[in-house]
Amino acid sequence: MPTALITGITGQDGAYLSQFLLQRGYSVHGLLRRSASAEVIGERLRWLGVLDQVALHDGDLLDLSSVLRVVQEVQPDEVYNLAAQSFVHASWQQPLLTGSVTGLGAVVLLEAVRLLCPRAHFYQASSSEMFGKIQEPVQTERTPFYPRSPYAAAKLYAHAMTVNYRESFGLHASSGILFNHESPLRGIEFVTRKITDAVARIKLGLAGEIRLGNLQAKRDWGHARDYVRAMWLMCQQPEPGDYVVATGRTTSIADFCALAFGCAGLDWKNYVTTDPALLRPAEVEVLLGSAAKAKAVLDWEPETTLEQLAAEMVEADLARHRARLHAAAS
Ligand code: NDP
Ligand code: GDR
Repeated sequence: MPTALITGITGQDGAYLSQFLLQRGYSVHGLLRRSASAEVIGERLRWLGVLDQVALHDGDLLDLSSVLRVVQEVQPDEVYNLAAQSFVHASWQQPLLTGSVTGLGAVVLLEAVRLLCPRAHFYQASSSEMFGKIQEPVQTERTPFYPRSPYAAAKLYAHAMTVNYRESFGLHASSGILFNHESPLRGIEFVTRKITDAVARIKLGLAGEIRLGNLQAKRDWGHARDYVRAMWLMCQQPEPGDYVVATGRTTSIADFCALAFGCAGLDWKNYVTTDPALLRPAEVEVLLGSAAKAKAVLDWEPETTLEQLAAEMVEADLARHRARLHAAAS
């Protein structure tokens, strides 16, 4: 039975990756940082019904000693570094924390792997945000990077270090340059989930409007369930490498609003207002990826359309709010 260690196991991708690996017979271990809100720990893993099938180990990517201890204990065959301060907007308010966790944190884990299990296959969660102010209309593994936020700069450092550990020490270290991917388990602060949650609350009479920032920005959105499969495929290759993972379709925030409100039979223009306070100090205006290499080498393709993704997210948020209303009434 292969053994996987996942940092960021409590996040969106960590939960879907855990489910995916468990279905393939893996022993799944995760790094769990302490929280005073114990009742919400593992909420996403619980939602997918896998919380009791994973082994959680206390540790924090900011604490090298804890990471060394966990890697030593688990002796993983595959290591997935998904932990990060992942909210771009927050990275301007917390640039040092973002640099520490999202940037240096990857090196903490790379060092632990190099010292304790150098034969393990390593995956780094790199990001399309590294393309930032895009240098080519369609971004590939060869497109130059131009980070536009403390988050993107930290991810670029982690990405470069992953390549360096591969080339300097011969680690099987791969980097997935993943474009935005969403799901019912997406954090509520990210725009798609913020929208689908609002659609559900408006539909059920719990809210009357939603305030958003830049409606013109465009993103290449896929489903997290499809994207964790690409992470795993990278770790199965005889040689490590870097891969863009994307759908090849880009959509504006306004058009996603139209899609999501439409799922509930609502016209988004009646409910969406813009708030300058939600604009970013620097914006990534448009992202559009080509996953041609992932298709050619990994035989990876997305299976979920944006329409299916939006419908699944709206349905899940409607179900959540209906359950809350039901619980409050009984
Ligand atoms: P989430 O924000 O949902 O999850 C982040 C995870 O990191 C959580 O489990 C969080 O733990 C953990 N974490 C944060 N700080 C620390 C720390 N100091 N020590 C240990 N764990 C920590 O992110 P996603 O699942 O959406 O994304 C996974 C990874 O992929 C991230 O690195 C993200 O930057 C990257 N990425 C995501 C994309 C997307 O569209 N989703 C696209 C490209 C890259 P806790 O639950 O305790 O907060
Ligand atoms: P992003 O995702 O920054 O692309 O990073 P997010 O959903 O936060 O923003 C996408 C775009 O929507 C615009 N926007 C808003 N965003 C938020 N969060 N809230 C709003 O009210 C709002 N209004 C408009 C933003 O300006 C932006 O243009 C995500 C994260 O998962 C990263 O960790 C990951 O690396 C990248 O995707 C790829």
